[in-house]
Amino acid sequence: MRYIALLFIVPLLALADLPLFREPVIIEADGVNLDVGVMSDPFMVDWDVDGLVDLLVGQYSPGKVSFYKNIGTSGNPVFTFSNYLQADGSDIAVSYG
Ligand SMILES: [Ca+2]
Repeated sequence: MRYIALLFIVPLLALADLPLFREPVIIEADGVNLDVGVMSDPFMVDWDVDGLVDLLVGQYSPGKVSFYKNIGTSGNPVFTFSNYLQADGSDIAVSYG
């Protein structure tokens, strides 16, 4: 059995006593819905310091961290898979447990 784990973003509309959110939006990368696998851990950060927030996703299997570069704008991000994060020339892999 294969599970599909689409990644959603829920934009914050306003922050008051209770935060107000817009409808969830499925995140796409390279023009298709982003399937990050089960138990993934997304994190938004400007990884390459170009002024645009990118998407990092730690994945349960194979335990790597995917870097999706934002090639859009800050108001309309467009993500493309760039690479797995590396250390000393090798993909960083962190197994569970
Ligand atoms: Ca960036």
